[in-house]
Amino acid sequence: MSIAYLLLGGNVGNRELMLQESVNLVAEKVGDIVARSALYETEPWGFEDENLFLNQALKVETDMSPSSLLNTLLLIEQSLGRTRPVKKFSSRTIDIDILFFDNLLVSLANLIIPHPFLHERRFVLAPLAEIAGDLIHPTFNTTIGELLKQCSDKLSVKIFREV
Ligand code: PH2
Ligand code: MG
Ligand code: MG
Repeated sequence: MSIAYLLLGGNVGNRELMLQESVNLVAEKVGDIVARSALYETEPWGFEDENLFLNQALKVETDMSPSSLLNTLLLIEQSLGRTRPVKKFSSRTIDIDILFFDNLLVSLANLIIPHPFLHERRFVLAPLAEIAGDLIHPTFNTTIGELLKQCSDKLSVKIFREV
C-alpha cells in the first residue's frame, strides 16, 4: 500500500461539483481517501483569468503504481469534461496532479514526482500544509509547513469552505 498526495483544481463551470465528483471518482477508482483539506479559492498562477480556482489537497491510500495512478487520474479528468488546449496554462474544469507518492522520486517523460513546482505555489502549499504540514519533502528535506512559510508567491489563497 502506498500513500499519494494529490491536488485537485478547477476554475470553470460548477467548481465545487467538479471537486466533489473528483473526490468520489478518486475514492472509487484509486483508493481510500484518508485526509482532505478545506476548499481554497485561489488566484490563477501563471496566467491571467477572471475565474478564480478552487483547490483541494487529498491524501490517498493506493495499490497502484505511479504510472497507473497518473493514467487513472487522466481518465477521471476526461470523464469530467477536461480538454487540453495547446497553450501551457489555461482555464479548466478539473486538473488532478500527483504531488507526492511515498518517498519516491519519479522522473519519466510524462510524470515527475514530487511535483516540480509545488514549492513555488501557495495554492498547492496552503491546502497541503493543512493535511501534511509535517511531511518532509524528499529532495528539499524540509517540511511542507516550512516551505509554506518560505514561499514568496503573493497570489491570493483563501479558505472557501471547510469540509
Ligand atoms: N493550476 C495550474 C496553473 N495555475 N492556479 C491556481 N490558482 N490553481 C491551480 O490549480 C492552477 C493554477 C496548472 O495546472
Ligand atoms: Mg496542475
Ligand atoms: Mg495536471
